[in-house]
Formats: sequence, C-alpha cells, structure tokens
Amino acid sequence: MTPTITAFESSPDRGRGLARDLRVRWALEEVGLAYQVRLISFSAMKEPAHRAQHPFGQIPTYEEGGLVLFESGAIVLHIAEHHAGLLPDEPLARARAITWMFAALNTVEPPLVERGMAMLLERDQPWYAQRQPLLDERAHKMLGQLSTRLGTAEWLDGQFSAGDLMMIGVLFRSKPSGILDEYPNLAAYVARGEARPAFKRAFDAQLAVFTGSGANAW
Ligand code: GTB
Repeated sequence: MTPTITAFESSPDRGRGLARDLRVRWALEEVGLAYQVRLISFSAMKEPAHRAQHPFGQIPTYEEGGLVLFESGAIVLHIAEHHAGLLPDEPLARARAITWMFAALNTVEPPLVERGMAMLLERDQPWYAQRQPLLDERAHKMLGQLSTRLGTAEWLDGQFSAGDLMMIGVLFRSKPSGILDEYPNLAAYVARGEARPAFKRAFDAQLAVFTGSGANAW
C-alpha cells in the first residue's frame, strides 16, 4: 500500500525545507518507500475533513490503508519501525536511536523554534529587544550541549539512524538564521545529512511543488 502524506500547497519558504513534511519525505526516501503527496491549502487544513486526520489542522499527515497518523515524529518512527534502514536491529542501540528522536523533538527543537518564531513574528513588539537575549541564550545553551556531545563523531550514536534524521531535520530549520555557523561540528553534521542522496531527493521533491514539477503531488 503506497502511503499518502500531506504537504503545503503554498508555503512561505517556497519549499526550501522549513515545512515538516521534509523529514517525513526524507524517512520515506531513506527506506525506499514510494509515496504520494496530497497538497493542502491553509484554509483546507482548518476544515473538518482535514481536522479528522489532524486535530490541530496542520501538516504533515500520513495515510496508509486504514491508518492515519499526524506528528512528524510519530510518522517517522512508524516508517522506521516497519522498514529496514533507520533503526538498528540491536535492541539497546534501537532504544538509543529512538531516544535521540525524542531529544530532537522535545528538547532541541522547542528553544530553536521559539527563537525563530520571535525573530519572524515579534520583531515589532516593544518587548522584543528584552526577550530576544533570553531566547538566544536558551538556543545557544542547547546547541552548545549538543555540539559537545556530538564532538567529532559522524552521527549521534554509531550508524546513521532515525535519531540523526530527526536531529538534522530540526537543526536544518535553524540554518537560515546563521546560528549553526557558531558550532562548526553541528554545521558539518547537518551538511552530512544534506549530502545523503535520500535527503536530496526529499528536498528536491518538496521544492518541486513550488517550481512546477511536483511529480508525485496531486
Ligand atoms: N509537532 C508537529 C509535527 O512535528 O508534525 C508540528 C506540525 C507543524 O508545525 N506544522 C506546520 C503547519 O501545518 C508546518 S511546519 N502549520 C500551519 C498551521 O499551524 O496553521 C512549520 C513551518 C513550515 C513552513 C514555514 N515557512 O515556510 O516559513 C515555517 C514553519
């Protein structure tokens, strides 16, 4: 059964990797699973038909037979658990890879998103100048700790896994702000992820939605 994911019909970044369907596309590409994409408008996302799939009226979603999932982390975990290539077979290594997925989503992503959203949406607020140093500090603290842990390793825990996919997916979204350049090993880590053929295919497929060659979109 070919899964169908949802993605933005129109996106402020014009398909340059900020929308979270990228990490789902990447996981599908890593395991070699063909997929279809249902593009959805901002207004349709808030309609009951989409909310039945995604209670918060967002993308991405994932449909496969009778299964409907939302949350990019849950979707990537589902893909990784049902197809070889993203989780180690050895139980302890597998548990650690899943731990890194949660760390990416629950610990690293929030301060980065908070900082990014403030830069994007709150710049005109009178309290922005006071708040921004705090948000910067939280983001730097998190990235500093991650950078220390990664050190000179290629991936977070041995072989590339869904943990790296999720962590790189999270870090990639902060790249345009320039903050990663302050952590050369993290910038190199993200670049290693971007260099993977599966990432390139996923990125190109998302971009193609906006350049008019969205091959698998309907
Ligand atoms: N926790 C959920 C997950 O991981 O799946 C979060 C899902 C989510 O934030 N979806 C966003 C969405 O549907 C798209 S990714 N937003 C619409 C809404 O809430 O109404 C966030 C995103 C995408 C693209 C840009 N951009 O282009 O600037 C910025 C943020």
